[in-house]
Amino acid sequence: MITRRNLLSSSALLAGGLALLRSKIADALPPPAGAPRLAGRGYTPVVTPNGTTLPFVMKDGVKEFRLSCEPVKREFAPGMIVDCWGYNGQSPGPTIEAVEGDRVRFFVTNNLPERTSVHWHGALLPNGMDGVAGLTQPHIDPGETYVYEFTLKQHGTLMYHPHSDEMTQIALGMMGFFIIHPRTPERRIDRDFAIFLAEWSIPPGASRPNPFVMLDFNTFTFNSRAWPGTDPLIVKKGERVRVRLANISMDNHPIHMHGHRFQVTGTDAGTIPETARFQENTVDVPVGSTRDFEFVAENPGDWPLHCHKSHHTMNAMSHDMPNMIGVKPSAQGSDVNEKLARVLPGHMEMGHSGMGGMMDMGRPKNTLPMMSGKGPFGEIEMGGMFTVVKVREGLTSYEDPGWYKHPEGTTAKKL
Ligand SMILES: [Cu+2]
Repeated sequence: MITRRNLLSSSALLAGGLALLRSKIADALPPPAGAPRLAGRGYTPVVTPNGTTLPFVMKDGVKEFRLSCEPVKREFAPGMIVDCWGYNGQSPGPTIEAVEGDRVRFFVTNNLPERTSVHWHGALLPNGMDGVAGLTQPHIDPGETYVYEFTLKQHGTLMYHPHSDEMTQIALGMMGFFIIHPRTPERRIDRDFAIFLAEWSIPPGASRPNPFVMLDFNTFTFNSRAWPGTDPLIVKKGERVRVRLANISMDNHPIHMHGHRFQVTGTDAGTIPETARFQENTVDVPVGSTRDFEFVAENPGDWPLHCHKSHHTMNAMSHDMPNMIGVKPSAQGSDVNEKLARVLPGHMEMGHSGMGGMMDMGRPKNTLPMMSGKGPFGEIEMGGMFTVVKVREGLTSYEDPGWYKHPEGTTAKKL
């Protein structure tokens, strides 16, 4: 008869256990120099909504990536194409994924009209690989290719961006995720999303962001897309979801998630200890940092994920408007129009009872309506940093399943 004791002492199992222990130790350490690394092993690939992941090739045990710094045209939403600068035809640049312990090599070619560099934000690396033009390396002139190479000594949601005329280059869209997976993950993640936050000043009718603007931005994006141009995040009920947020804009962005509670689990310095985590609905992403949050998608529905600064969920946001809320309109016999014309020539009389319903009042070409997007119940009066997390039961793919079909008796309704 096989007892628990003699099962445990069986030599075959003991050998298996030792092999497992050895592999766990091996997982925790960087692989030996020259050992082959397997792509995608041990982690769930990150999904960058409206974006892509940068491919690599293995060369003598080193992961080789190629980045081209270049002007790119980016459609922020249907009807608006922006002249950005970015990487490999994209803004944000393609997401870089690697694993703690990897040796990585980046070939960076400058196809911009001005010099640049690439800084690996948050990386623990030799000083000369830090990418600060003038301080740790020469600027990369147009037409030149520089090589960066280092070993990844950490894990976390890092970023890459220029450290050469960054005021201009970041304002035009040069930013990207540099995600380093742990060699031994804390737990399995089913869906892992990455969203880069950015803000832009693009005068109505223009296509070129203005890098001289410091505070008064009018366009706000997730992965350089503005609602209704942002892809939804499709999730199966019960899945463990991670959302990684990055921000090198000029403002912090408090990102709020509906219908679930989450825990902030990481920053650009890596994993937050479990004992330091607590339940939250909103995570403020400070300038120059990243935040990861995780939740179990237990609540089916269409749940907004958005910046909670209400001007950041608007498009073509104008701030030079007379406040007309509560003012009797000229259509009802007031002389407000004549009085306003004296101080604000060319003004538009609008908004006496709020701004809702004024989604699209006519606008210059290449300009998005302030708030737009059609939902199953009417206009969704949002723009900018807004998307929808679609949690569903019984999904067989991550294709957009359409709008949520609410069970009978579970929607608010007119009395
Ligand atoms: Cu914001």
